[in-house]
Amino acid sequence: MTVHIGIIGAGMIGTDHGRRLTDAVAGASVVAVTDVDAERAASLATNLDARALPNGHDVINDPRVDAVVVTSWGPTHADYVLAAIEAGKYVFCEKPLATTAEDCLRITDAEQAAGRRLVQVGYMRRYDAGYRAMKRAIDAGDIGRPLIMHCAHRNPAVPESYRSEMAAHDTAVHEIDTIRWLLDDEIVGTQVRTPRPTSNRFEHLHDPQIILFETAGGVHIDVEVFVNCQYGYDIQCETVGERGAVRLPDPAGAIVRREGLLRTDVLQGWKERFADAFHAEFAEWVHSVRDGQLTGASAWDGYAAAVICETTVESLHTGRRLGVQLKDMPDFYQHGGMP
Ligand code: NAD
Ligand code: ISE
Repeated sequence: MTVHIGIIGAGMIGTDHGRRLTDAVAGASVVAVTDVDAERAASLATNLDARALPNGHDVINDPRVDAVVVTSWGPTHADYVLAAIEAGKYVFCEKPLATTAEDCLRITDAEQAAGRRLVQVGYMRRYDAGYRAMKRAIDAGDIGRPLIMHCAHRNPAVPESYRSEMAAHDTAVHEIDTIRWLLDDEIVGTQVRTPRPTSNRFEHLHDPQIILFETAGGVHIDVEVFVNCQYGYDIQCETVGERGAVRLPDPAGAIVRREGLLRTDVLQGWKERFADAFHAEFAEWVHSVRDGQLTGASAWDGYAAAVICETTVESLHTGRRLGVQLKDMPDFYQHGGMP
């Protein structure tokens, strides 16, 4: 059975996902596309041999659409995800699930009322080969009990519109999801430290930032967010346990020996770094939609990430270490949201 997909948001990642769903994922077909920029929608629709529809609700309610991919701007996500649940359709929502924890809760409530999991949030690192190998090593007990994690999320540069608060909401949100998933543990404390800023930043920006997280199980994590590091897109992660340590590999690239130097390229963006992970994420999502049993990050994971981000931003503003106050996870999410 082919899963017929409608895409809401034909920008950078919507275009990318549309291409991969068309060219690289078996059993999927993009049949409808929309964007508030009608030209963008028309151009992507033509490219994918799909139809351009006037707005997101037309896509969700189109009887030819089995499942929806939301890749519009963050503040528009909650309404589309709620409408998809209302229509009883599976919905893959790029991060963030919603821009407030309150809206995330409206989504988890609606999904529980619908009685089955319909929502998946686009945390693609769960599909990255290196992170998956790290999770296998941790779960197998190879390094003993995890104690500490060191993470770095570096981007070459960001536009002037990037604000200091986005270090949590837009950037470290990936680490937040990965930490919770890798350790199968909850983040309960957060504190932001702001070192001397790089002179390569815009005046309004705290860059870099160091975010210190603590989990319920007592693991401490430092996350460096450095979005104007200049040299490339660099994602690092090491988990240190009682008996050993496990570290993400660098992406494979040819190593050139020349003039007394060993040289290799550093990737420049998330598209290249996580291309394989995005492919695996969509292959599995399409499969799970067909099976009726979603396996990726849930709406609850989206809610937890939103609360942790909001608390982290409060710490950025106050400089204090703050406890993260999450609601208790409903049984629905403990048991995978199956009826
Ligand atoms: P973008 O600005 O390139 O594209 C967003 C598109 O949504 C634009 O074309 C815009 O016109 C359209 N849009 C805005 N409001 C809309 C609405 N109400 N209905 C329909 N279309 C609307 O942004 P982007 O970089 O593609 O990011 C989109 C989303 O994907 C964001 O939530 C972002 O955080 C997320 N993202 C995730 C990753 C990742 O690594 N997983 C990477 C980049 C972006
Ligand atoms: C972007 O929005 C993403 O989600 C990327 O994965 C991340 O690495 C980048 O820092 C964000 O701006």
